[in-house]
Amino acid sequence: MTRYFISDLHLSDKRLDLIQAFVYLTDQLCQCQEQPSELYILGDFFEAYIGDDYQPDWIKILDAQFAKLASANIATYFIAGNRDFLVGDDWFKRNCVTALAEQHIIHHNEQAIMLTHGDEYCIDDQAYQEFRAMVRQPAWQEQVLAMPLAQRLALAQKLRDDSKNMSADKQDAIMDVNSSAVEESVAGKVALLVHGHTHRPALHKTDKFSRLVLGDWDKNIWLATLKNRSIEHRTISVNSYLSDQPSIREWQRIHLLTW
Ligand SMILES: [Mn+2]
Repeated sequence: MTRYFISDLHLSDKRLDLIQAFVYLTDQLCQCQEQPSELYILGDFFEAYIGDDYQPDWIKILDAQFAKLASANIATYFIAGNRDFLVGDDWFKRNCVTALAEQHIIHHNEQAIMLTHGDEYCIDDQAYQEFRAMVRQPAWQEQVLAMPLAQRLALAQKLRDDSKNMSADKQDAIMDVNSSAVEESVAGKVALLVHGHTHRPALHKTDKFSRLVLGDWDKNIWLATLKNRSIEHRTISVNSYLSDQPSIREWQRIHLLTW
């Protein structure tokens, strides 16, 4: 069994290059002989998701890729992030994707691994946690989904601008995970935590557990692969990945954890 992990792709109509990279990547996974395999999306797949009824062409391109994954027998799992918490039942059914709880534990070669988006650990950022609590309320979500599309698009834009403005004034450290919060949630339960959200790709090791932080997709794309007794985190620049010169389409291994 091979398991793949991605997060923080932030796909939108403004980044058709990243959508193309996702198409390439999923095509590659479908052609791969390493079956069976699973793909885990750990949040912020979309830059701003406003409801299952919003289906512009770029979303249909993504739908087609999920259909390919399903027919290649690659099971796909999804944990919502802070930008795509409005992904709903219609999207999951339409794309044969399984919704997972905020924190999900998998077992792989006798190793317990916790998967999460990771923003729940950013508790030093109080304003962010208030925002998070608000947008995850079912009542708030229902209210938003009842708005006309144009209004939802405007709201999504406003939330993005607010988040940018808020982040600009913040100290770097408070936007990272709080290590005590991580330890409390993980230690003694699992040997490895895999999350995204912070856009700080890294492999942190303590004597109790390891923590792999997935890279966000921007100039580079990132993919973690869990196979046998190792997890490997690789990256490649979007330009090289989409290039028609095979010689420069080389992934670089950044982190490797074996057990
Ligand atoms: Mn996030």
